Amino acid sequence: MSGRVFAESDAVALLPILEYPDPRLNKVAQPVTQFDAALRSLAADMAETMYAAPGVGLAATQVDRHIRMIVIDVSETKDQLITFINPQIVWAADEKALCEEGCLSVPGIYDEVERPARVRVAAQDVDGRPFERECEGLLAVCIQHEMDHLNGKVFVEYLSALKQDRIRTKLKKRKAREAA
Ligand code: K1U
Ligand code: ZN
Repeated sequence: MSGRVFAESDAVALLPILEYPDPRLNKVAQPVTQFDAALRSLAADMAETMYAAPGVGLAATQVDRHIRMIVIDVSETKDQLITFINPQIVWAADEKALCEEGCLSVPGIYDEVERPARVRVAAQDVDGRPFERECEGLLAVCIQHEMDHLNGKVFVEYLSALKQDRIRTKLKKRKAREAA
């Protein structure tokens, strides 16, 4: 469940990350049913892509794979990788927390989103073994943000229509500048 050790293969790959407002970010991901070498290889590639970005989380949706898998590492030391497969929130605190969020699919944009301050998540690991994890702080924010990705929702879609418009314009202008 944790530790940055890739026993399966040493040939990990960096995967391209979809950028908002790509409509593929709005697809709903399907449950994982096969826990095989291909799944472990994708999990390793996602972890490497997240660390390289750098980010603290990544959902399979963001790399155009529409299955319910998430990788997260919120540790300072970047050695506490957690892979959540078929995650479900089984309990959420009534208390809410307002936190500034970022997203590798919306580069350079940060804004506040309100979510339950603590959640309990049931999931499976890459071998299909079930586990539960109590999440608080950045881990709670991150798992809820990533589960939104699996449900086809990007964090900026919580913001006002005016803010979303401004973000789309900003990203379009930046892309045009980069292409010039
Ligand atoms: O979903 C993603 O694109 C990953 C996202 C996770 C996240 C971070 C903060 C709040 C909510 C969700 C990121 O990792 S954005 C990059 C980032 O915040 C970060 C990067 C390096 C170190 C610490 C944070
Ligand atoms: Zn994101």
